[in-house]
Amino acid sequence: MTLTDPGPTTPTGGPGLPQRRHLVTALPGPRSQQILARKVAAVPQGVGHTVPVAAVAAGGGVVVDADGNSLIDLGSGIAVTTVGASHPKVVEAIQAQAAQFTHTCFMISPYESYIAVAEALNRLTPGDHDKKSALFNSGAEAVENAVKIARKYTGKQAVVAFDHGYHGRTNLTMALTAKSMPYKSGFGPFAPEVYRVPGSYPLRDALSGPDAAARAITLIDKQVGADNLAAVIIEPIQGEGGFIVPADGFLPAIADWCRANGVVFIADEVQSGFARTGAMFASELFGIVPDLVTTAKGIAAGMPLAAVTGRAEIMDAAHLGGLGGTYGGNPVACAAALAAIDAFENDGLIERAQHLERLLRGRLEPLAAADPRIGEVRGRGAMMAMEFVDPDTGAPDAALTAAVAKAALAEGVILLTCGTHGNVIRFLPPLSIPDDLLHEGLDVVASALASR
Ligand code: PLZ
Repeated sequence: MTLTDPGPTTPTGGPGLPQRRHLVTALPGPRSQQILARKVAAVPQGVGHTVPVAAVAAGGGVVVDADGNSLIDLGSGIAVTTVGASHPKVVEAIQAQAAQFTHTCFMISPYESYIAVAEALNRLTPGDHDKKSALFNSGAEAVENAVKIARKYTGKQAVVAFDHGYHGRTNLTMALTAKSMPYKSGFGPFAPEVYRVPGSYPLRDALSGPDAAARAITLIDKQVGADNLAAVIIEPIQGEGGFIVPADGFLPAIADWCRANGVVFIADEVQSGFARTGAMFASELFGIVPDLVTTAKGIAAGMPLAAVTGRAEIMDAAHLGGLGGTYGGNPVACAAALAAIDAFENDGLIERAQHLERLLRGRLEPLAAADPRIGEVRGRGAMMAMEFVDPDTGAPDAALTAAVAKAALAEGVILLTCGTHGNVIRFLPPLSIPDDLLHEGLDVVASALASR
């Protein structure tokens, strides 16, 4: 088979795809096997993949592979296709913009859609202060720029990140990311002036939010010092690190301390942003107003786009020409973002995420009550997780986690894991998934767990 021969079963993506779990081969099927053999030969092993099938279409709540297998999607390509893959409004906007112009470079000849995305971000992110936004290509690039801006504004250098934090794979963001394997191991030296402190992990530290914040602040104060500290960066709900929801009062205490000490508070909402958690931004759930917010993933339904949004006086600290990049705010990505943002705002997607939280809790909490291997069910909106532990010791159980994800996949359910210890199963369905399909996916997960 060649690239020009995608096979007779290639369906059209988007919500028009039949919304069903339907396996016609064992996974991976023969066509996927062929394509993945070419991957092994052509792509370095460092670029891994979780699901060993070659996708040809996606939409609603399914991903269809090259053999015609239809899998239930509980991952949204890591929280990206929140509005649904190939959402009709997004497809239409991309097609129209692509026909008009694909690129001029915003730093050469600006265009309105970039400005409209910035205006939308300035309006939608927490707080009613004056804001400005700059656009980039990836979450890591947004984080890099947030740190650049905070350093320029404060004239200081140090940055504090947290245990279990994830901020990307570029050099500075590797330094900010906590977990060594697979993200950092052997790739150093890392950027200097990055410090790490413990955050709030209620299942494991049993600290109140204020107590966890006091612990972190004491360490920051003693080991870094506010006089040297440009920024504190944190994911309001930690993503890759394990969908860790901080205890009440933790984030406000950290944000207050930053404000009182001339430190820029950066909320990394790359994974938690854009309706994912049942609020437009997770910061809202904790009553915090960050100085800077980084976004990506859900912002443009799969087109590469990212942003830094923040207080106008901080954002304007960078000198003329100090921020940018060839592709940042590409017009096709901006068109997709405007369509996705329209869907987030006008199609009831925040309420939909809240509904999916109720649905997920309604299924996962009874499982946890009956199974001591589930240490905790946690999360918000359509960003929920189960942490697996040894019932006797509480030790992380990565083997069980991997076995459940593997068994679910064999039954046609894409299920992602996460966590510093690899012992967390995360549920990140597209908000477009039909309820009955999500239930069916959860049935598969429940029986995968029961049989182990
Ligand atoms: N900040 C909070 O979740 C990306 C990483 C997948 P990029 N998370 C998925 C992987 O293994 O590479 C992420 C995030 C938070 C930053 C990032 C980085 O975003 O768009 O992957 O650069």
